[in-house]
Amino acid sequence: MAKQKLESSLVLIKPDAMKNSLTGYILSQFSQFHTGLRFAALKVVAVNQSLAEEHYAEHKGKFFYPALLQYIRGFLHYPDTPQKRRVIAIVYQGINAIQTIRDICGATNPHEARLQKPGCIRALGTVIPLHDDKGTFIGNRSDNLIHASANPQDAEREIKLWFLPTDIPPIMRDIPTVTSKYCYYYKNNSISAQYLRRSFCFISPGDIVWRSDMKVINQLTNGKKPSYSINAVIAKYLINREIEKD
Ligand code: 3AN
Repeated sequence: MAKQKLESSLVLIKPDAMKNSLTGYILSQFSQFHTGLRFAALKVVAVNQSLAEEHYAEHKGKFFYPALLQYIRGFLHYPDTPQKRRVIAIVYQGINAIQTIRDICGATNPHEARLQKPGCIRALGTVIPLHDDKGTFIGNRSDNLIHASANPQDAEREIKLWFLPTDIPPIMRDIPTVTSKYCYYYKNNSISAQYLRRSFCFISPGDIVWRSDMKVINQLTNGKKPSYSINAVIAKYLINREIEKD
């Protein structure tokens, strides 16, 4: 019998799912009744460029990367209606949450999903050909409706990227946090412990912060090499805050 592990997983209901009115269907597929999983957090997010880049950092340089960013940001499915460009980000929690969700999603490529597991969510997705500037076919884009964390390491990274600790009820929080003693400010891709003109305070004394983010903040403010990018720390504080200029 598979080992029983209490896990959390990030699910994104992507713009093509929203456009095709599949949100209710997807939520019912993952419902506690069917899966035993519980919501730990949920929010509607207009995905900014830095969040998209950070979420898909592992695919940087691949032929489908630019299209992938456009896709998750909603530009491909809502070219003329910016107010509709959003995703629903959800943290699910439960026994074997990661594999349970991946099984319901199916394969990354919707064609393979249809062949391997008719009835899975991604079987309803589409595959779109991509061309370079000269019109030459360079490969396919997979519009596969949904993102789901692939393993526990990715799940932790992704949950910390999309959510603040206080988006998750304390009793459901399974990633370490610390309470900040100080104020931290952000401006132009840099973090400072001092107020600078036009910076904004993103952490106040008493705020609960992911412990690994605080480590990165301390490294950056002490001139040390950070364990991960400033983007990964700041993106969640910019969610639904930035005025998009696109
Ligand atoms: P999954 O979403 O199944 O975990 P990842 O994380 O490898 O797959 O890929 C993230 C996204 O990048 C996919 N959902 C898909 O939209 C796109 N993608 C991944 N691999 C390819 C590929 N070989 N060709 C086109 N798009 C891809």
